[in-house]
Amino acid sequence: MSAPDSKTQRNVPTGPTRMTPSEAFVETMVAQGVTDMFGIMGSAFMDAMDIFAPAGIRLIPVVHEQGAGHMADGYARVSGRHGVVIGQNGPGISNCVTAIAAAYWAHSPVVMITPETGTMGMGLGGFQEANQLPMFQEFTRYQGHVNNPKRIAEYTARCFDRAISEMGPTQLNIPRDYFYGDITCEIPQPLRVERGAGGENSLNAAAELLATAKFPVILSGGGVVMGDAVAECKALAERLGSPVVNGYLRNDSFPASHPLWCGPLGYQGSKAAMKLIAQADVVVALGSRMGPFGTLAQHGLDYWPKNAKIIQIEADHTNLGLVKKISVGICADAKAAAKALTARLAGKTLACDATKAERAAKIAAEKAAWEKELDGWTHERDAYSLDMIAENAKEKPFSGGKYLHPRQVLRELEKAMPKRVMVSTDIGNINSVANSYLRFEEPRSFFAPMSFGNCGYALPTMIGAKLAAPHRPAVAYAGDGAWGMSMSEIMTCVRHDIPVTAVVFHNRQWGAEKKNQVDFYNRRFVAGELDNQSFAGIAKAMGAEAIVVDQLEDVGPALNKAIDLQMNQGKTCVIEILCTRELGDPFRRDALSKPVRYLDKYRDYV
Ligand SMILES: Cc1ncc(C[n+]2csc(CCOP(=O)(O)OP(=O)(O)O)c2C)c(N)n1
Ligand SMILES: [Mg+2]
Repeated sequence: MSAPDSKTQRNVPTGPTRMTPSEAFVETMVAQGVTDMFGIMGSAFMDAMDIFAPAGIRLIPVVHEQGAGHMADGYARVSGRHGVVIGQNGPGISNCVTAIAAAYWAHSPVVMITPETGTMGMGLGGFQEANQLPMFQEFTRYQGHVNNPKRIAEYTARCFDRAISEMGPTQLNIPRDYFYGDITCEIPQPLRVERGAGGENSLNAAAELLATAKFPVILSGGGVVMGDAVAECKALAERLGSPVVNGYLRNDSFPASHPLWCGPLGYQGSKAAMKLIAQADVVVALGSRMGPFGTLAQHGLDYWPKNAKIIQIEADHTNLGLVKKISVGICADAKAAAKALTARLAGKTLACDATKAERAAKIAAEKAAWEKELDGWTHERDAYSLDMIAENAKEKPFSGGKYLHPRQVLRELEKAMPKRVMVSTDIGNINSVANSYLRFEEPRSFFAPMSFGNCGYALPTMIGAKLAAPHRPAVAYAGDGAWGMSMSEIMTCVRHDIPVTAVVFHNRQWGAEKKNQVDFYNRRFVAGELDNQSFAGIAKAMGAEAIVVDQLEDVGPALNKAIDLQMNQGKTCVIEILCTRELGDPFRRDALSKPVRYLDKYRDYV
């Protein structure tokens, strides 16, 4: 992971200058601070690619462009800088759609550079021709199409500026013939828009509401992570003595060691968080859109406080009041708004002041109860899981050891996590159960595919994160199904010295979806089995280290060893953990129903 070498020149020409469009494009990226890009080379942008290295830009070649998109997402999420992706027109670009969709829902400033069929061929059905703007229309905040080579710097700069100001992916579409030519242009300086604390009236209204709240609760969301607002969130929470719950998959939005931290809401979240927010009369949604999936009933608890007044603070005004009815909406930067609110409460007596000690005791008790429950919750107890546990206990896995209970494995991993760790999780049953066991002390530490929910996310995202933060330990979790989609990027780690640690939960099934067949389809399993691979063997063949774990006491030491390999020897290691087929609660109990069949031939399929 070398820095740009000293021969590179990062000085950008000032004033109108004669150059080629390729040079204008590259110089604009230099002006925007780009040092790394992800993608697979192609003739479409070779003229520009030829000068990436002397400009101080490293193009990391990946195995599949979806991986490049996720890497850019991880890179952006950990650094706050742009993640940049590029690929060959047509298939290289269409391969990125899923990853850009995930980045969209994570609000990552990813710039997707899409060289396109040349203008003189477009519409004739030539080689690798595709209309590339509609593909990303749903998942980008801005799409810039270079309609004249003379405007390439202008559009490039706008795409980079908007990815930051709009907090999401943008697309820069460049007809491939527009890299060539002779233009005179000026390289624009980056434009960064400062978001303030919000309108005076809405801040005053929020402070007044908070002053009357008896049981305020803060929901700390992605805006706190991205807006570097943890300290300000903490100050507001401490002033109020309020519990702080993390938004769904935003476990890094408040330090887990803080007495007011209660854990995440949403799928497989913290019962303590749910039970406490259920009592709220005022909720401060700080940097959260309160997305519908993230606030669904869980663990049989319909916890959302329907009568609570909500103060929502959102950098994107279109999210204000979108999902939940709000009393006060503040369009603001989370950090500035939290600071302004705390300042407004200074010196005031609040309705909740009198009960601060009582509420602190309640928070501590709920947290202790949840920890105790987690400690005792060593395996799933539904009928299917008990059957699987009994069956798996009679088998011997290929390693000769035994199949482990996922919850116990997750607890052991939690205990062994190194300081400053970054963790990415995939979509799957075990990865979701992990939500209860992933706690962080600092923001920009936890990466998940958020509402897009695509399998195959965790490994490539962590590779990008590791490139942006090489000094931090990097751990990706994936189920065996999701791993199959993404594991070839281990070759990227090995080829380009980007060491990460991957934990593969090998339960021999597409478990999360099978769970629906257990709950709704009378255990009629279709296409759910994943038997017989050795992921450790595959990892070794790709040049990585690998450890198979089939005893509970080996989980922590295996993680320690892999982290040591990563941090001290620069080696990627895959930990394959053999798990029982038991399954935790399903993702979408809300969205499925028992089958109804009218045709006689299907009458047994109910
Ligand atoms: C790209 C994609 N394809 C399919 C799905 C549907 N899906 C959600 S979870 C899941 C099963 C994941 O299996 P695995 O990775 O083995 O984890 P497990 O549930 O077994 O822990 C599938 C197929 C998805 N979310 N994303
Ligand atoms: Mg699985």
